[in-house]
Amino acid sequence: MKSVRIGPVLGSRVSGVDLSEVDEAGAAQIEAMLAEHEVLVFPDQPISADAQLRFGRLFGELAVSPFSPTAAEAPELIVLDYSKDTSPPLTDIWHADETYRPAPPKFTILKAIITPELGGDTMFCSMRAAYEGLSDRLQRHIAGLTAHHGFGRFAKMLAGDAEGMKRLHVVEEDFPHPNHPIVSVHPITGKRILYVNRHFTEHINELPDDEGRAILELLIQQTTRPEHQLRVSWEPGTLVMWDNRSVQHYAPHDYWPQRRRMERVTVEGDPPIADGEDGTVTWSPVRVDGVSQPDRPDLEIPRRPHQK
Ligand SMILES: O=C(O)CCC(=O)C(=O)O
Ligand SMILES: [Fe+2]
Repeated sequence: MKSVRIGPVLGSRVSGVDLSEVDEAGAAQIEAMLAEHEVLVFPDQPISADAQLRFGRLFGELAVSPFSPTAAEAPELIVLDYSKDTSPPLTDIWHADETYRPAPPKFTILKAIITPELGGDTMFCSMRAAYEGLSDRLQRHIAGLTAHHGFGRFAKMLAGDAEGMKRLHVVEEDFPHPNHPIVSVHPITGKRILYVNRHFTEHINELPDDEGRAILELLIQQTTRPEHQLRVSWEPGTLVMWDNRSVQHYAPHDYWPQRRRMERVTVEGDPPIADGEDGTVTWSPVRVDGVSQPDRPDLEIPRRPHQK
């Protein structure tokens, strides 16, 4: 497998592998590359849906989304197929996938089947870089805070009629809205990550309303800084895998009403690890074979030098 960095802060293009034939050792290698680069682009992988499901299962259980359109034969396979006959999807908003779950997915694996002639890229933002871009003072201010996450646009989509409202109540019982740390710690790299997003994060729990709203907006705005981003263009057969713990993404609807068909599998994850309230890290590393990681459980993560 050959990995070539494609962005200054995140992203790598990986060649020399057939994803329908990866074994456990290959998966461990991919997981290590993902921890380092956050987004992996695999060009020219026209693998079947079954092969994509199998590839995803190498990394853990696959999640079933309560909202996204799924294939009839495999609820773990999300099919995003949009054209002039369908309304555009709800993905033109910065988000990490499914942070309305107490344990959001760790990886998303998205493959292009039909791509538009123009447009239809996906944008990614490293929330590690976004955290590192904050001033030392703001980093200290937000240490230890938590935020409430909800269903975002999906709730509004369902709330349109009585049937939808019923379904919304059922989903709400199955997925009680969680609180997540605002700064989480990556389980493999130990790096800090800004863990709030435009789609699902509703409010900061420990601050007065007005103060919390202003700070949340400031933090969410970090995704819009081009310096933190990577933009990926798709061809049929491009497969992209991202670390949903440390990146957010945004799919512009600039292609619609041209047709674009994507298929996705999502690997279940663990609850995000909180940073300690006093700025020290609460550390519980997840062991992954073949990945080098710091061996000190009380690892001190150095702060960035003070910004001018
Ligand atoms: O269509 C895309 O490029 C991304 C859609 C999305 O948000 C997702 O698959 O999680
Ligand atoms: Fe998404």
